[in-house]
Amino acid sequence: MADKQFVADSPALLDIYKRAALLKANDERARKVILSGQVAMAYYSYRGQEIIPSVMGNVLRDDDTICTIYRGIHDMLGKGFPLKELWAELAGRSTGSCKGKGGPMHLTYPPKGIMVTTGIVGSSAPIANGLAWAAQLDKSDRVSVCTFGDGASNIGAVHEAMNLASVWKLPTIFVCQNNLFAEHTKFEKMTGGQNIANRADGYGMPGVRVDGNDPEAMYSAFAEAVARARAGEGPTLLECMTFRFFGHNFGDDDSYIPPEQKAAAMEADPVPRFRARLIADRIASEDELAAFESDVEGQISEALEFALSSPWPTADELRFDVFEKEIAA
Ligand SMILES: Cc1ncc(C[n+]2csc(CCOP(=O)(O)OP(=O)(O)O)c2C)c(N)n1
Repeated sequence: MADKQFVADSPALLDIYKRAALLKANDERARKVILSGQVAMAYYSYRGQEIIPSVMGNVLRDDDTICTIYRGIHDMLGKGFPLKELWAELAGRSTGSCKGKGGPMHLTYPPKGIMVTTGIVGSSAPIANGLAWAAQLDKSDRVSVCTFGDGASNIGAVHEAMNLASVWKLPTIFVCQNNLFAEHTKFEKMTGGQNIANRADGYGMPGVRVDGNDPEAMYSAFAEAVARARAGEGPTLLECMTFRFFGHNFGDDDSYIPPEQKAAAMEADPVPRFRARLIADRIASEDELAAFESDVEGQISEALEFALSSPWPTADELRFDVFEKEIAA
């Protein structure tokens, strides 16, 4: 793949921006909705990390699978999770993608390849290998992505998964979203070598550290990893450098983030920066982007109304979707 260039063209950049604008708007709405008391849920803001999943969503096909984590609504929306089923699930209603039984920590939407959300740090990696192995057995060229944080990169399961993926040449793409914090612990206080991408060397697979807030750099690195996996050349580890603007979970006192580091990251907010660049390069006009953003706000409002006017699951539902054979009443 080394001789092939992976460059995002203008339509790809515009598509990536639109996904990022949706993710930003949805995160802003989610925080408002929780504060207003309309929906009570565990919520892990991904604000600041929008570019990585927007690129993934642009490059991946619907049948490619993704296993993500509690901080994963950006990954899911980036890959096309429909807003109504998402919001209904977040609100615990029967019209949600998991009939209100998964909630924010266990969202799935298989029609778009969104297979697992897990709260067990590091567990997205071995599960993604299972889906990659299934693709290999099916003789399909679909790929399997797992996302995880910098903290998870120190979990044994991630290392076992990288080793097995390399040995079996599985089409797994390990996407570490390095936002420099794991709960309240700084990256430099918990990571030997201060570099996650380098660890790929030990497993005989390519490892790339990339600016995950730079849409073009992110596109090149991710598209190349996908092309390798589709061609049967095996896994890649991407360490995508980014930053989360807020605390670990909604309500967390984020005073452990140095204020100057947070201010600098917000000043360099990747979404408005990308927007300005698209306009300067005449890839899109201000009017076109403003119309899109207003439409997105409307779609989120509609999804929220749909969710809040939907019924709760009945107690009877407890018996379903658990065992292969439903339990009789
Ligand atoms: C196996 C396991 N250990 C510990 C925890 C508690 N825990 C929840 S989130 C988290 C931090 C993970 O940080 P990181 O992997 O960097 O992801 P981020 O939240 O920054 O996106 C920890 C330690 C857990 N859920 N699972």
